[in-house]
Amino acid sequence: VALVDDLQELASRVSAGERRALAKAITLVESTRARDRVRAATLLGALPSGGAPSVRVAISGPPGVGKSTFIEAFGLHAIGQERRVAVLSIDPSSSLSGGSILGDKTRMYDLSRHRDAFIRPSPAGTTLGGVARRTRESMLLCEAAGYDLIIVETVGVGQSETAAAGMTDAFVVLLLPLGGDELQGIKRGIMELADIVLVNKADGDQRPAAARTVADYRSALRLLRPRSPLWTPIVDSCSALTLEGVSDAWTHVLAHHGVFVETGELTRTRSEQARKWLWEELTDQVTAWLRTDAAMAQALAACEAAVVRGELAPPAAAARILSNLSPIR
Ligand SMILES: Nc1nc2c(ncn2[C@@H]2O[C@H](COP(=O)(O)OP(=O)(O)O)[C@@H](O)[C@H]2O)c(=O)[nH]1
Ligand SMILES: [Mg+2]
Repeated sequence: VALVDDLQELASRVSAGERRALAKAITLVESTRARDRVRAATLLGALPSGGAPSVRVAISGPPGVGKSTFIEAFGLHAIGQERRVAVLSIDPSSSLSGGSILGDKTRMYDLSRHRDAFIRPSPAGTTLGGVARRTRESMLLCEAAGYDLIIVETVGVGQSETAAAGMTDAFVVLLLPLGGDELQGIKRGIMELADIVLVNKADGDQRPAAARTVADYRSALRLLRPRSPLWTPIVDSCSALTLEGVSDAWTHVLAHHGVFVETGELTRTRSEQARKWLWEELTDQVTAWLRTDAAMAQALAACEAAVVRGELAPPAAAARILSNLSPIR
């Protein structure tokens, strides 16, 4: 009971917008210890729901395109429009490489110090699923704390994009100006996710290339089926350095949000995301339970060994293990 009271209080302090409580709550949801997972679920269950929906955007693009610099400019601009901004990231490689946290802190210098901003680097983790799940939970905590623009930064590699798209409403892709007729090493899959494409670094002598690139992507996107029938992807240029085009980028994001709210698409998208999330959670939690449950350990070890020796086919082994679960079925 004391434990639950404790979490109740943490939930109220988060909802009151206390930064330290928010940081502490995020540390709890980032923990992989079994006991903390249970506490985190209780905490998330204790958060109030309702209120105007936040704006949730994913920002993606290849390393070096200027994501962190752009988020600094974009976030500060949104704060100027009375928003409170939380920046989260999905980068499963960050725990291995030490990540770009140091670089990001300097590139988001003013934003990271602003009282209306909250920046949290990617949690450490070995699986993308684990990292994404904790980012999603952190997002709910930030919203409860009154942050109404959530930016999920993701490194420009395959699956972390899909994970970021699965927890946001709008997907923004940053790209570089192209030289000549070179083809950008950007995958079709990412373009298919894009709601807003921004050609960054449209400054100095890169301006003409940026304008050509915008035209190229506009015609390329016309050949793709848009992600939603209600929204035609926008292609524009910007410079995170000179700030040109940054306020237009904010206008595009707000336009997307407006269409989604008015048509009910926002609610539909989020409901569908919640359904998928439930099934991911169930899969993860059942697997975790199978791996740690003492009563199952013997049957599991025996079946696993038989599979490894080639004596039992994996589907037969799985069926045998699951037959031990009948009491809860
Ligand atoms: N010229 C120019 N340089 C930029 C712009 N945005 C970012 N940069 C530079 O590009 C480099 C990479 O930026 P960073 O934000 O770390 O990229 P990220 O890896 O995508 O997060 C840095 O040296 C930035 O100063 C821009 O709009 N114009
Ligand atoms: Mg970065």
